[in-house]
Amino acid sequence: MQVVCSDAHLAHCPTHEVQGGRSIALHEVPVRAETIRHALRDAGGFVERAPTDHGLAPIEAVHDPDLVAYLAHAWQDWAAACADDEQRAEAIADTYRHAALREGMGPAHPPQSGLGRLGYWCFDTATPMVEGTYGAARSAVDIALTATDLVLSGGHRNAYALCRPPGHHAPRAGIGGYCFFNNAAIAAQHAITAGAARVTVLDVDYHHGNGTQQIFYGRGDVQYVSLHADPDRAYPYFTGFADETGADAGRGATVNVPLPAHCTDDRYLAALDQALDDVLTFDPDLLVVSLGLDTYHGDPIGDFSVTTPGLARCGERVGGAQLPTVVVHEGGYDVATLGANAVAWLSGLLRTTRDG
Ligand code: Q9C
Ligand code: ZN
Repeated sequence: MQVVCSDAHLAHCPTHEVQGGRSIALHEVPVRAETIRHALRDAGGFVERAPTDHGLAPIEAVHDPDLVAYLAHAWQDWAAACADDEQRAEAIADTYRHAALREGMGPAHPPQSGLGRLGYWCFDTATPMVEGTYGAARSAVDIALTATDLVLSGGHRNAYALCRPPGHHAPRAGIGGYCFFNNAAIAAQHAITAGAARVTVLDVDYHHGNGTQQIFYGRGDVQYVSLHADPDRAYPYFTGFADETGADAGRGATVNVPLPAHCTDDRYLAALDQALDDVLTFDPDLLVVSLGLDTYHGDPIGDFSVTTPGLARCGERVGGAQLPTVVVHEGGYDVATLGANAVAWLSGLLRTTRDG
């Protein structure tokens, strides 16, 4: 199996986030991708490839160009607004553009300070930036696009994009949830631009992919299907309810399956089978999987009870759909098991894929 990865992610290395009001060590760390890379090397049968530069056009086909322009200089912008080196260490906003703030008053003046701009574009306290963040985020997009090219025109039945930072929480005009550019959404749109009639994004991260859902909510050509922790108890809290099913031309093309705490292998697989029925009915030319390994029972920020053999069975079910498939990495924070779990899921996919 082709694995697209690079060292560029190493430059995105903030150290803390604010979770439930407490400053804690950041979960989204460079060793996540490194440990997966090493496990795939040890497992054998996985071939590493470097990404190629796809420029800004595929990003701007999905994201607001003003967001892209902001991110390109967000670090310099922040550093200039900082009082001292301690604050300058990493960028986290203190005031967010909450909808209630200007209700009934029309849009605000564009923010002029580094802190104001950060609160304008970011929606949470889990998405710190450092100097190397933009380059790493650009590289993650190129990884997803290169993997997509391998499947669309490179003669490969599937490919794995080892993306970091992840992407599925980033909407068209915002960042959050450790995500800057929406790698999976950009890959899906890239396939449409290249001529695919229909693409499905199947999101199996523990969290709802609010960004991907938002980007394609009104679209009938890109289906979004997600299994995730019920937003009544879990991040991102405001999206991912079962009655969110798409709008306008996208009516029925969004499928949300909220799941309970302690969700077991059997419960999860039953939901996945049902979701795959919806995917096969949609009949996509390409399947993009947003793969999060934070469904694993040992994950420090999830509450599901999915096991390593369970993850292998998930990969088998997805491979059983027999669709050209690009697997784009999202979450998963139990560093000790990430490698084994990635190998399990991807090996499951390969086992059931014909001529993979
Ligand atoms: N108390 C991904 O898995 N913090 N992002 C949650 C819960 C943010 C997860 C706080 C979690 C973001 C790609
Ligand atoms: Zn997640």
